[in-house]
Amino acid sequence: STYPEFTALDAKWRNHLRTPKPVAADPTNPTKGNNEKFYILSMFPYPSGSLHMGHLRVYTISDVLSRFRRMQGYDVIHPMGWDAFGLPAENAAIERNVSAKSWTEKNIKAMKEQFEAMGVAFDWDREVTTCSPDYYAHTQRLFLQLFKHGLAYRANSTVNWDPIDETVLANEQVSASGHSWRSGALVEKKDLEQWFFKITAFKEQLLDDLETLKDAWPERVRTMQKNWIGKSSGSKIRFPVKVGDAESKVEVFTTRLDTLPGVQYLALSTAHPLVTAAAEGNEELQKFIAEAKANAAAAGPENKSKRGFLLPGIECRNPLLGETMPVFVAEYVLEGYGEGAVMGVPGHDTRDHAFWLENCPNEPIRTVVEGTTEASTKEEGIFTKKGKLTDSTGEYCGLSSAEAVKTFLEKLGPEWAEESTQWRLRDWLVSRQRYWGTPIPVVHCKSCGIVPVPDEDLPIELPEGINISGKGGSPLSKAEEWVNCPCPACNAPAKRDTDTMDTFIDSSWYWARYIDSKNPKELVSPEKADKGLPVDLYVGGVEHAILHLLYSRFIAKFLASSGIWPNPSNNTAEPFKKLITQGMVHGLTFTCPETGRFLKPEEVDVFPSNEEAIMRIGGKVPNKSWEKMSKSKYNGVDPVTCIGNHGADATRAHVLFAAPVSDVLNWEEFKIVGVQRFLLRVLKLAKTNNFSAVEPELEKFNDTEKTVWNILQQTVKNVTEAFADTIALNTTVSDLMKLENSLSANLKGCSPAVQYHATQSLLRLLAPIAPAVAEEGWETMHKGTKLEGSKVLEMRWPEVDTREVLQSAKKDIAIAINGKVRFTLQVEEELGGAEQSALLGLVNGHEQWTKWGAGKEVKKVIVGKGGKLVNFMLR
Ligand code: ANZ
Ligand code: ZN
Repeated sequence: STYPEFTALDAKWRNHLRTPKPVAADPTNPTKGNNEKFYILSMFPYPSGSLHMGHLRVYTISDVLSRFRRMQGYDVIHPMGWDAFGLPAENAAIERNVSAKSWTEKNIKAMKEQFEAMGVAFDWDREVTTCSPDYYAHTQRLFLQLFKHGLAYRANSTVNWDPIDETVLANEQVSASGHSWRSGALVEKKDLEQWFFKITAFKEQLLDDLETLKDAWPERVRTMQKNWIGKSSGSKIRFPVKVGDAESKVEVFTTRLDTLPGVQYLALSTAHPLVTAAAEGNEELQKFIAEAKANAAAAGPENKSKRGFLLPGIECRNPLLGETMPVFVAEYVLEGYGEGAVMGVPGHDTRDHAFWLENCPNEPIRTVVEGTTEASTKEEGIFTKKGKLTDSTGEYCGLSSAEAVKTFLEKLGPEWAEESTQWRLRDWLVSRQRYWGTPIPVVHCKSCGIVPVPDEDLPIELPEGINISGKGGSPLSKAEEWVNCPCPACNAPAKRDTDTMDTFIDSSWYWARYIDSKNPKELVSPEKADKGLPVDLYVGGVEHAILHLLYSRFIAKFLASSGIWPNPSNNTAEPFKKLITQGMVHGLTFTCPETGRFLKPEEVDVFPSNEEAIMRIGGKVPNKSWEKMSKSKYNGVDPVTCIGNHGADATRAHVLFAAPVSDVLNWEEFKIVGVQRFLLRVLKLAKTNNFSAVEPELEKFNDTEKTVWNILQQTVKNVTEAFADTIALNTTVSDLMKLENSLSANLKGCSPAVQYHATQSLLRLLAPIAPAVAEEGWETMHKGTKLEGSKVLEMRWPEVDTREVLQSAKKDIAIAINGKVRFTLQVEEELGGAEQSALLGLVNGHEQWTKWGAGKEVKKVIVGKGGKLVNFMLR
């Protein structure tokens, strides 16, 4: 460690830092805090056992901002807890033969100690742990509330099946390439009865209320939410079909009804009823369907294969034009979207275009829409934009796309066409065939069906001591004693549900629990919900931009609609008023230039500035890049070690300083020394400072004092604004560095009142970022004064003093007597048209004037060019 004093400071101030007290204690400003609540939440961690650099970054941000808000007088809520259910604990149980519970508890204990080293202050009396029965009793209560309101239901569905973890996955947990987000296995399809939450019941609100988050949430996150909900306005069209003598209609959803004259085929999903019927006795088709299903999980919608199967013996007509067209079964048609059927427009839709080229390469392609201006662009040879209908559409030629839609809807009438809105959002599949999760609190009875567990029987605790193999369905089904129970309704022998809940449910409501974390009867009392919610500032990773936030928003809207949170502000029941998504922390990564292999730290000599590196064996220069920290890349940094080396304050300040919050932070540890030197200079200022609690008198300021005052006010303004809108937190550190620079250079020329005022203001501004250093400085400068024993973290945040002190525009003037320059003077006023008496006033009393000019008669005074020289002609 370069400066061991920082770790000593950490140790000295640790206890004080973890128990923040309200600012109302400020003896220099006894105005009470404003007592308004300010709820700052950072996403709770999964208790893996060790904090990583991402944690250091997110919790530094929330800790700094909560200390800032406390100093502003807010009643700050800054809780912490553990997202403690989930697969890693279960896998540890399988692999190491430990209980998931004790593994988790041990990790939580270790991570709490790591938090302490970081100098963060959480309201530990609000702590929640999602795997503890006093928490999941309420997760179960929430489930039953949703059930009671018809928002939790069971349905048979084709589910995504992870063959490695042997569990069902939500659509969201399947990557675009069809792999499990967790195990990486290629996901399969399977039919199972599952529990769902009806998130679609709130789809309009979930979409519309995104508007209220404008400027308060990152634009990118709002867009991702919007796309996920995926509202799409268009039309439903029915195409008449004949199979043998049987007549029926095939419905399709289209956003481009204006392209109806350009439809050249119909494409059906493999699950379409017409396809199922046609597959009977058609082995070739059966084979196609089987292959398509195998592929279905594998590719995202945009990369789907364009394979098609032409259905024989089927006659299909364009309802507008009457002409016949072929009908295909196509892999790219999704069974779960729209009507599971597509009207194929090769001339105007890229996917249809590719399909047509592959399946009907010798057929012409129709163009029915064209641009309205010369500049209208073509993409990949086809026109996909809206425009106007072409000559080839006969009577419709010249209609704009919008007019064409209207015309076709009218012409076809309700039997064949109607306006329609589709949503991409699907209900949330919440059951999991896993052990380490919240048990689903229902009983299955032969005569009563699904019976909710009565409220007074909650929680239904997870049975312990089960042998978990990780194979073959729900582990809970093997806990026979636990499974068999009397039916709560008829008392006959019945069975508990053996699935557990998706862990995203645990985290979908934890933000509400913190407000009333010890309430045994309710998730949160309505009074406390109204008082403590919403979260004013939420800090977390952008990887949660879709699911976790959407689920939390859904639960918030449910809590509001069911009276649990009766009066949400703005009536929008948005859980997170403002959101910051912090960027990742990347580590310096070396690879061998020949093999591409990741190099271990001991294989490379790195010179301090990171500029140069050499492989120890062979002496080659390795390739260098910044990448997400990971064990396999040997580029990780342990935050606790880093803090041990450099001190928590310097580490925190560096984390803030090194990059804007939402940008990637490339971790360059050697740079911490810059922050350390700055902090040491601050401590030195506190030592040399004269204590004088007298208010500075602005009218009497000399120039140096004016300089100091102005930069101080500017810094207070900048830092306050940066903390308040949380966009450029990195600039707070650089602003404080500039202030320190100016104080170190100028304070000697200031009165004790200004010295004291400026230095203690700097310490207040620094306190949220580097609390131990600020407290140390504060203690030093108040030893033996009436503020001895006070704490800077309990002081009020400085406010900008709006009184102006204008820096004088003084310039040097040469004073000549009878043509000979004798001395210089600093003069503020313009001398051009000054009276002789005023000019005499300037020089009177100056020792040089007394020596050369006193007592002599003034004949004439000449002010020279530019007012820089005054010549007194004396006799
Ligand atoms: C004809 C057409 C012509 C289309 C054109 C687009 C452009 P969004 O915006 O995502 O809602 N579609 C409809 N159902 C589908 C399904 N089950 N599987 C795959 N694709 C489906 O997309 C709506 C468009 O997606 C619809 O509009 C339809 O193609 C296609 F120049 O109809 B369109
Ligand atoms: Zn019963």
